Parts: sequence; structure tokens; C-alpha cells
Amino acid sequence: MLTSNLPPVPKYLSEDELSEECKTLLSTLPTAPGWVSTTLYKYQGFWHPPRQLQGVISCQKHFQSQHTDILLVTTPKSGTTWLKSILFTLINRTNLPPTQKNHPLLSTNPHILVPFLEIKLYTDDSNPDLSSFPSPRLFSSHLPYNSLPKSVQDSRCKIVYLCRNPKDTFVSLWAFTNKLRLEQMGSNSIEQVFEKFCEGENLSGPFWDHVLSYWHASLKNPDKVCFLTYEGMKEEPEVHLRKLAEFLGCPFSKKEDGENMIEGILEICSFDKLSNLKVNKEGKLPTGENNSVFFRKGEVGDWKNHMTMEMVERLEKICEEKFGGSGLKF
Ligand code: PAP
Repeated sequence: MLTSNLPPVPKYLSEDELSEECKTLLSTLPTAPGWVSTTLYKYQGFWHPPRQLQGVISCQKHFQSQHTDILLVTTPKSGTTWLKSILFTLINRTNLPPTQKNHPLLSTNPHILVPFLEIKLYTDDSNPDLSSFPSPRLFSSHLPYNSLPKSVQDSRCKIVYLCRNPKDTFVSLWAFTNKLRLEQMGSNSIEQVFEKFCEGENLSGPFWDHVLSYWHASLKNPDKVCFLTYEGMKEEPEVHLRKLAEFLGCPFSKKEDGENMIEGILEICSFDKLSNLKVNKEGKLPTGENNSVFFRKGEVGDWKNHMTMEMVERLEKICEEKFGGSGLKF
């Protein structure tokens, strides 16, 4: 019998466990080449890899939102890992002060503490038992607004939305997906994937449609959707953390201000702190990704080191067209 010398395919790329329902659906959807998986599928106007799509369908069918739930939604590579850390620390700060020596963030990757609905919980199990999650339950998602499970839209649960300027998002996505590609696949050049990004053919893309879906939802219902940007968080972290705490109904008390609670939260969630922890340098997610792939530079403006002038002009032109008149500027 011939045996392959290639390492086994990690779970995040595996298509072995796709249900018949998912396979049938996939066969009806438009396709585009994937950045990591071979194919992306367009479902409800947005692109998903096959394994994730199975999670999307199950989550839409089965997830029952509770009024007290908090859902962090992000465009991929906009600072999801950072906001997961911040939200987890913020809502648990009374029982788990950020200065506590054995704080969970010091030994557990943020993606474990705040799991994705469609990428983790509903891909592992089509209808997982979520009863062990303490209230308020904190989940995350990359789903566009219109693809959220109906119960999320109908319930009084809170949505925290985070996006990032498209140029840094693109560069981060390019670097990230190259790290997830198997060695035998080689790397994608920046030119190759730039075309796809401009066409909207990327994980959870088109980028602009994703962002606009939440921008409009936040304008329509500011008590339900809190719209944040990576750049805003970087520029004024205290202001935004205070805003987040108020939005979630757990504002900082005078006593907490006196104890420098905000500084403590920002410190434990900082790029330097998290990226240098053993768990994030050496650990892996159960789906096979190295935890370190979620920490690269953590800066605003790294696009200047990678994109050509032509790329910048083209992307800015697309963004002007797409975001023009929306009141949203990057
Ligand atoms: P995801 O959407 O796939 O979960 P996400 O966490 O959004 O990934 O992307 C990682 C980006 O956030 C990386 O950006 P970069 O490629 O431009 O460097 C990563 O470095 C950055 N990041 C991770 N943790 C932090 C943090 N604590 N503070 C600021 N940026 C961070």
C-alpha cells in the first residue's frame, strides 16, 4: 500500500465531515478560488469556506439567543482576538480582576474563552448544548448582519461590531492565510489575493458589504449594535472601553476608576502581553491553527510596507464608491 509522506490535513481545512445537507447546498452555490481552502462558496451574498458554511447553516437553524447574550462580530483580521480578550475581561472583572495572578487569559487563548458560533461551536456539533455557558454568554461571529440567526436579530442581545481600515485588514488577511496554507500549497502572492479582495472574494467578503450591514444596523438601533473600529480602539482605548462598558450595562464605578480598572484591562489585553505568553507562542487551537498566527504586528498602517501605490489607489477608489454617502470613512 502506498503511504503519503505529507502531514495530515488540519481540521480547519478538512472537508471530511460535511453533512449531506451541506454538500447538497454547496452544489448549488457560486464558487471562487479559496485563499486557504480550495474553494469559497457564496451564500446569502458572502463568501465562506465549506467547513464554515456547514456551521453557518446549523447556527442559523438552531442557535437560540438569550436577551443577556453578547455577540462580538468582526470582519476577519480586524482585531477579533483583541476584542475577545477585552470583552471577556470586561464582563468578568468582578470575579476575575485583570490583575489576578491566574487570570484565564494568561493561560488560555482568547478564541477558546470566546468561541465563534459558526466557525467553532456549530461546526463541531450541529446543535451544541450551550447550557454550561455562564450568563451573560459571550460568543463571536464573522457573519454579516443579514445572515445572523433570526433569534439574534429578534432578541435584545447586544452586538459589538469591530472592523478595521480595509488596507490593514487586507494585508493582515494575506499574511494570515499564507500561514494557514499547507507547505505543499506554497504561498499566495500579494498581487494574486489583492485581485480577489477587490472583487469581494475573501473570507466573509465583500468587506464593504459586511461593514455597511452593521454600520446601518448601528445607526438604526444604537442600543443593540455598538460599532467600533480597530483604529479608534488604538487611538483612544480608555474612551472606547468606557463606552463599551456603558453599552453592555456594566459601567465602571468610581471605585473601579480609583483602582485603575480600565488600565488593568487594557494592560492584560495588550498585544505585547498576549503575544508573549507561552500559550500564545506555543499553543494550538483544537482545529489545528497555531495560536501565534493571531498575533503578527498589531499596528495601524502596516499596509504602507506591503501595498504598491496602484493597489492603494484602486482600493481607495473602491471604498469611496462603496462607502460614499454612508457617513463612514476609513
Ligand atoms: P481573526 O478575525 O481571524 O480572529 P484577528 O484577531 O482579527 O483574527 O486578527 C489578528 C490581527 O489583530 C493581527 O493584525 P496584524 O496582522 O495587522 O498584526 C494581530 O496582530 C492583531 N492583534 C492580535 N492581538 C492584538 C492585540 N492584543 N492588540 C492589538 N492588535 C492585536
